[in-house]
Amino acid sequence: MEINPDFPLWLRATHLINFVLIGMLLRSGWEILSSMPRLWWRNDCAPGTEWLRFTRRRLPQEEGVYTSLMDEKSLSPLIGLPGRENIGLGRHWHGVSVMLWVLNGLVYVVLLFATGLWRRIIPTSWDVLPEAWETLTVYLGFEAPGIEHFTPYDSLQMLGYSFVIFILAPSLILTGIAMAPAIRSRFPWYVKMLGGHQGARSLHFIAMVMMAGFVVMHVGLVFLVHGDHNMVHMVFGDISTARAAQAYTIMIATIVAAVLFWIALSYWSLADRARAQRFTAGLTEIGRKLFLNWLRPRMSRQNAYTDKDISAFHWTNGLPPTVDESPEWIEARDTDWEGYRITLGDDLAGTEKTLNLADLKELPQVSYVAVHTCMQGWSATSRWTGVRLRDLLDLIGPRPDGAEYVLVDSYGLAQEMFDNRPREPFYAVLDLATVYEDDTIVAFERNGEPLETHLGAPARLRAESNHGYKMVKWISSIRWIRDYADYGDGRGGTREDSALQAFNGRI
Ligand SMILES: Nc1nc2c(c(=O)[nH]1)N[C@H]1C(S)=C(S)[C@@H](COP(=O)(O)O)O[C@H]1N2
Ligand SMILES: [Mo]
Repeated sequence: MEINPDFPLWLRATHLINFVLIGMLLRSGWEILSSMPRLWWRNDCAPGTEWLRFTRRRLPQEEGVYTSLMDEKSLSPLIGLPGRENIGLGRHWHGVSVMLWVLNGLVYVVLLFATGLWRRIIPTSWDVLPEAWETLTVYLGFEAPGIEHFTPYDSLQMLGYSFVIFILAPSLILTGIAMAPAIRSRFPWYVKMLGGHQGARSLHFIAMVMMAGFVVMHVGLVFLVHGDHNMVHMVFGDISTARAAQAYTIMIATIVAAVLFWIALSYWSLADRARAQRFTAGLTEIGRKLFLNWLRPRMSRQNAYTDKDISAFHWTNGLPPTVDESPEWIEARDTDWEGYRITLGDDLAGTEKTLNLADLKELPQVSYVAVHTCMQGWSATSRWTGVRLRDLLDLIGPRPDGAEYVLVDSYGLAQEMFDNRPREPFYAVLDLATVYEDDTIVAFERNGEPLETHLGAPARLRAESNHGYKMVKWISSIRWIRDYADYGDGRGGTREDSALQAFNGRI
């Protein structure tokens, strides 16, 4: 057996790992898309302005009657990872796969340059263009170019592979991270450059379609055009085609195994979703710690977004409490918030203090324009005015010894629970870093007006470094706690408990 130096083991291994991970990325990406099956270029996501949708549902034009959770579509576990309206797990799987994919990609690119093998895929002469065109015309005539052209890659392959590796893959990464609130609140100009959150999201989708199209074409052509050579190269790294039959068998078995693995991940996740959440969110937390946790938001100190960017429309997630759900809140609403009370507490000492809206407004106020993103995909830009959470907490003294988190409760209930048990009050827990950020505020005005009822009146949380699910509306209490494991299902929030989101909402 003569080993072809062009197909070393590291190349074949990273190639296979890449295939498995791209499958996981596509499937978990589709799960995320299915939770909000619409795409916009406009950053206010106004109903009826989407450029593409995968749902027949018509959106009501009125604000505050339809929640984004109502817009979810269910994917089969054969298609989505994991399927069946599990956006939380879909997001974690996307995170796990992308971390491994980037790592694998880095190993590949470093070795590509270290071994000099880059020369055969990165074109170094303009001749590649006419040659690629020639090959293309051969393919368009439904014929295959002769084997002598593939030494090992022809010009069309060079262009295609270079594009996918050095342009398409980085575009997916760059548009992907632009959707993280931690990135947006720290580098707003970067997201603006990509056309805002919806620009990044739509471009990410288009790049995904190109990647999926490439995978299908690439796998097809590998079989159709000089398959014997390709199989032996990929499987054995061998120069002769003597073992082609064996290589075909191994190749097909490997593809079948990869497909079964993709589907098995879905069923493994669905079999015990809490376990899947612990496993996957535990892994993605490593990435958040490394890349996101130390980015501090600076919406109140920059002017990348101004009042000109304010959205015409604002989506809603979570409808206001009804009279059965919270008679206190209804009564407060009907007295123009005279009767509204917010409790500040220290659960460690068991002490608390009650404030009204006027007390709140006496603290130093901050105001900034920021983009809200729901992890489902929609966004809206508003000017938020309120008081810093840390200033508010100071009213009950310094941070109590042993208090590591702040729990914020709502007068409103969760929309649904993870195991369909009766709905409980909506809550979210913030870690110390988020509590002390400049742009973590209790807001009582939006766009210079008192907060609208459906957007959390009279006071709601804003934590600009995080996705919307941390930003409790219709706040009832704010308390220091020791550990969130002692509250709810112990995951640190309603969306964490009911939709298995990560405690850390920075991406
Ligand atoms: N009380 C309460 N607060 C909540 C929710 C909710 O259902 N109930 N949904 C959260 C989610 S997932 C998002 S995206 C934002 C939506 O804020 P909006 O309705 O003001 O646009 O509120 C968050 N705060
Ligand atoms: Mo959300």
